[in-house]
Amino acid sequence: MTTTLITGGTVVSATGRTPADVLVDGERIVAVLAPGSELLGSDLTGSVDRVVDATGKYVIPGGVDAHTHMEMPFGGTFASDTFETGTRAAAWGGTTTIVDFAVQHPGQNILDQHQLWQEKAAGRCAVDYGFHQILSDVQDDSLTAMDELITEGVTSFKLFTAYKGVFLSDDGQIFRAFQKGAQNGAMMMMHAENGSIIDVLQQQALEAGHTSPQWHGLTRPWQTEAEATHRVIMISHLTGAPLYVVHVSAKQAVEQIAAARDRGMNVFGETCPQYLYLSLEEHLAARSEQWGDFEGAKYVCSTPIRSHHDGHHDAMWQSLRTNDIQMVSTDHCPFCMKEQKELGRDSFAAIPNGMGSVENRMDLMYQGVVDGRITLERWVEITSTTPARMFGMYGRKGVIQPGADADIVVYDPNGHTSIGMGKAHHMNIDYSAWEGFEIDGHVDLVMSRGSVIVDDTGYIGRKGHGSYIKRGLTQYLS
Ligand code: DUC
Ligand code: ZN
Ligand code: ZN
Repeated sequence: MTTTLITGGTVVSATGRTPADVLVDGERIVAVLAPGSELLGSDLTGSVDRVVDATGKYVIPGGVDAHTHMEMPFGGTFASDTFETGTRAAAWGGTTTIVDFAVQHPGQNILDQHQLWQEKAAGRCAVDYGFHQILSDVQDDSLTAMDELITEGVTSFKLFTAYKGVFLSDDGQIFRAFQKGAQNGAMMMMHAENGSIIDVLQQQALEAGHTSPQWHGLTRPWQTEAEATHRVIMISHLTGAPLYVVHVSAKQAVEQIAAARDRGMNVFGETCPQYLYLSLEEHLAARSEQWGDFEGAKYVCSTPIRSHHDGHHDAMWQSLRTNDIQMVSTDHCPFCMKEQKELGRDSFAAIPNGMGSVENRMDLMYQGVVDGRITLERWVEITSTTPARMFGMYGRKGVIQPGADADIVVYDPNGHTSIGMGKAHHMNIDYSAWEGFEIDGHVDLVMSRGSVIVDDTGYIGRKGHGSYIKRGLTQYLS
């Protein structure tokens, strides 16, 4: 087994920072030591196989991205990152764990679908991975499947109040699934938008001749998100199941979540970098020489990126500071402009929904530290520690402590990252939604379960190194 000493750095956790050396033996962290410590009387630097000099750098737990969609079928195509390419890109960006979504469309068998996603990922991932399960048509056998999946380490289930015929469950189905969650301890995840109203608004916009991407945002107004968020909070209240609202983008949806939390409910929320940095005016309504007014298709995702006039962006940053929103994931669901986003050339409603960010999340959120939006410790908390706790992986993931998996990032606060310029990203997409973003920091080294997978020479990991994580129940409630 290889031993590694990461020396000279500042170890940052969700609760503080301290100069410390980190000793790794095999796949695990075995000690976090005051600088220059001797262990069992020996000079550590002389007795380990490898020394990583982290002088002047932050040593943080590897990022945990709890919301990705590798190879997801959507809108007549598939998300363009496979488990192989997407987890490699995650590694480049300092994310060492992803939790992806196995998909059940109406009529499909849930356990078969879970198995299918296991097969897609097995032997292909660069970093560790787990699964949530999407439920669409909730039937009696769905409820027994939920119990079974929990024993397989799938302890969270996602349902949708939008996308009729594809993902949408009606309120009764959502209610039944939540009743089961209240019984078996599952975390119930919700995509909260009023799909029926959105369908009408989309049809009316198209009938009026509005086909360009900005209409994706204009037909998903904040009221549709706030209403559905309120509705699923009520279902959580009625059943007692914990609720996690995914990709929150509207100020008024945050207000619903904050009010529920103030009432003492187990309601949690996630936001994504796109809702902190991108806007309807600047991005969804953008024009370019290459794409004309179809440029905005790059930024079509749901919930939509929102107007910068209405305080949504500031509300998101504030909610991250005040813990009304607990964590940041990406909703990584990339589609190329050529042949994929282009499916919606004549109708914004046919543009596959999703963006690619799995490589950029740690950097984009670090810029929030540089800009004074969040503290260094909060950066670690919202990108690693909380996602690990929220989804039953904490102790192994999300923390630098003896016994934890040696998933470690050495981050240079004096480095610089120009995101997405030219070919300078590693996701399988023909553009970057983050092109032009400049970050005052840099991922220098990434270790996954004791193996260095990214260093100053680039990616040196291996397809199949990543292993499946059998997750426990959420640790946020225990
Ligand atoms: N939102 C997206 O942007 N893509 C995939 C599904 C979703 O809910
Ligand atoms: Zn969603
Ligand atoms: Zn998603």
